[in-house]
Amino acid sequence: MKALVTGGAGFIGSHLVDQLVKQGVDVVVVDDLSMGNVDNIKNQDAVTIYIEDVRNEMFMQALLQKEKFDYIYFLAAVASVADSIERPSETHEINHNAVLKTLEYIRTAKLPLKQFLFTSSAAVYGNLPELPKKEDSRVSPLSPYAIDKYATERYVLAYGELYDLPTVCVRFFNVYGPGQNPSSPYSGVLSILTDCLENNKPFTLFGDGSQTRDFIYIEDVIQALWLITIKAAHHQVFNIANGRELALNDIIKTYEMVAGHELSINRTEGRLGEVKRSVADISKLVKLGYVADWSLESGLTRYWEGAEYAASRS
Ligand code: UD2
Repeated sequence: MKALVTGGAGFIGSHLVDQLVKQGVDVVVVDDLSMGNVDNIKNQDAVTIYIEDVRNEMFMQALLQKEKFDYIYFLAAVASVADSIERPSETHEINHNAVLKTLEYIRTAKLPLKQFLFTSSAAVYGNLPELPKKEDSRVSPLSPYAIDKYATERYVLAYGELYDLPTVCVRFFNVYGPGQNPSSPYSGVLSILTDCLENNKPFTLFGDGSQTRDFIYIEDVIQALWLITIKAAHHQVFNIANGRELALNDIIKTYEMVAGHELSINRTEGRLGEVKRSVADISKLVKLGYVADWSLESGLTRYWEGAEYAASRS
C-alpha cells in the first residue's frame, strides 16, 4: 500500500505519517515546510519526502502518475484564519485550487485510488448558535479560510458522487499535542500555553476565558483518520473532536495543575470574530468504532512530559 500525505511534515501530518509507517504503508510526503519541519517525522528513513508546494501542478501530476497512490491524505494548507484574511487570493490557491486540481488530475488520468481524504475544519460552522455541531448542522463559513474549506469539501464530495471516486472529508476541531508549532500568535492555544509554562513567559488571554472549545489529543485524531481508512467510510463528512466542551479558563487551570506551577496571565480584549462556544457531536465517528482514549488531563500530561523531556535534552 502506498500513501501520499501532503503537509506530512506539519503537526498533524507528521503524526499521521508515523502511524502509516507503523502500519507498513509506503509513505510519500509533499510539504513546502512553510509551517512544518522534516524533524517532526520520526522514521524519516522509511519515508520519501519532497520539499515542494502543492500548487506546483507539473510536480504533483508527475508524482501522482508515477506513484499511483492507494491513499491520499490532503493536509497541506495555510491553516490560519487570520492569514487567509490577509492573503485571501493566495491562500485560496493553496486551500482550494491545489486540492481541486489534484482531484481533477486523478479523474482525467483515471488513476486508481482507494481513498482521497480532505481535511476541513470546524471553522465551517462559524458562529451559529446550534450546539453541539453535527456534520449536517447549518454552516456559516465567515473567513476566506472557512469558505475555502467548505467549498473544497463540497467539491471533494461531488467528485466522489459524480465520478465515483472514494472521497471523504473530516472537520478538525481543536487539535493539540507534541509537534504543534507555537511560533505564531495564531498557533494553537495549547502550544502557546506549553511554551509559556515551559519558559515562564506571560500568557495573553483573549477575552474573559469563558469561551469554550472541544480539544482533541493528536493520538485520537490519528485513531479517527485510521478508522476512516480501514473502514473505507467514504462519501461523507466526519467531525474529529473529543465531544467535550471545556472553557478556556478550566483548560488553563488543568494545565497549571499538570505543570505544577501557575501561569502569569495578561488579560486583553477578545479576538474579533471569535467563536464563543464550540463543541462537536461525534456520534458518527463513534459509530465507526472510535473511542476517545485521551481526556484533556491525560493528553496534557503526556504533552507536558514530552516538552519537559525535550527541554532537558536541548
Ligand atoms: C481554531 C483553529 C482555526 C479555525 C478555528 C475555527 C487552531 C490552532 N485554530 O481556532 O484554524 O479552524 O478554530 O473556529 O486550531 N487564545 C488566547 N491566547 C492565545 C491564543 C489563543 O487566549 O495566545 C484563545 C483564543 O482567543 C481562543 C482559544 O484560545 O478563544 C483557542 O484559540 P486557538 O487559536 O487555539 O483556536 P481557535 O478555536 O480560535
